[in-house]
Amino acid sequence: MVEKLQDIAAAMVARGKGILAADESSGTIKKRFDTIGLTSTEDARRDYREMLFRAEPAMSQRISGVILYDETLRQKAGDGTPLVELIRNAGAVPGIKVDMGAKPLAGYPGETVTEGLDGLRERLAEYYELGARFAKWRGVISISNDLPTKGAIHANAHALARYAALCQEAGIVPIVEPEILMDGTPGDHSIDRCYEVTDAVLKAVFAELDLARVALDGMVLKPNMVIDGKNARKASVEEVAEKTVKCLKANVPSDVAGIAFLSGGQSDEEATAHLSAMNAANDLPWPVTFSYGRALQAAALKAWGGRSENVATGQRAFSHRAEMNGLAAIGNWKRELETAA
Ligand code: 5MM
Repeated sequence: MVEKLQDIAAAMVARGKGILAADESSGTIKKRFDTIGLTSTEDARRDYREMLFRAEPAMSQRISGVILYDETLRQKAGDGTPLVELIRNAGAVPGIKVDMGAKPLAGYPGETVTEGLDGLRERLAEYYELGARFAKWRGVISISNDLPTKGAIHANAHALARYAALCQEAGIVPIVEPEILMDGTPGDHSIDRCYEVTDAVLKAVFAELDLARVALDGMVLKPNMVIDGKNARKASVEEVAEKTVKCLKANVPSDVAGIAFLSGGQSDEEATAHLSAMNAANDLPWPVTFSYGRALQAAALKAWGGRSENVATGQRAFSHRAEMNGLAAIGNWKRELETAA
């Protein structure tokens, strides 16, 4: 049976649930493992992801979908069960990162364009066979006084739209991720500068999605929050929530199936607090939830530490963050819940 894009998208942003971004490429997962002194072998990557995908109650209660890297989509757990199967058995949707990374944009020093469109139709057909029902593509936008340029915004928005149209043709829901870096260089931009750039990028992305005839009710937007740079952090939780919602309402049509934020280098608790404030204070035209990588995994990675005897501890840490973010997705998170746990 072919599932409808709209039904898959609705499941990805189901109430009180959100997406686990576990699609670190080989280079990124190595950096994460370096922080716990673990060598990044194929087995270590499998063990780590298996630990997360078997974590309960996180997976069945709070995780709607998991974004995987190509290697993980093909891997089997220690007992031979495909990792995709573990995700499906928990009632979550398996997804796949299909971009090939951000590469220097010719003629635009300091800016990138995300590559991976060549051969994408064929890769999507294979990923569908392997069980993926949604995909992800991340465009990376640098921010400073002078950047981004119109050229870089246009190149990334155009690629995102072509990717999204190819996904929908293949029966796969696209996650459209235009990330304005919070933790890039110099990282000293104000929240108002972030607003200005996020506004311009979202306008360009939705114009390109429209031209590419992408069905908005069959896609999920994964944006950054409107927030000051990592070296200039001073905006309150309320200000981040208010400016983010204002920017999204000004640019994201209500037909879009849902919004699932990236965490972008915020601390675990900040990412949760911002999400909760948005859901608590505002009447939003779309479901608004999380698609966090670092903010969902950091505590679990540290607690696990690469040791089999710590699997249960790692899973508890992951379940806690998933629970906190699940509550934030319905505006019900309170700081006391962190300390109580
Ligand atoms: C999990 O990290 C994702 C993949 O990064 P690379 O392609 O650079 O290895 C990344 O795209 C992630 O899905 C999003 O940035 C959200 O993760 P954060 O940590 O920002 O919540």
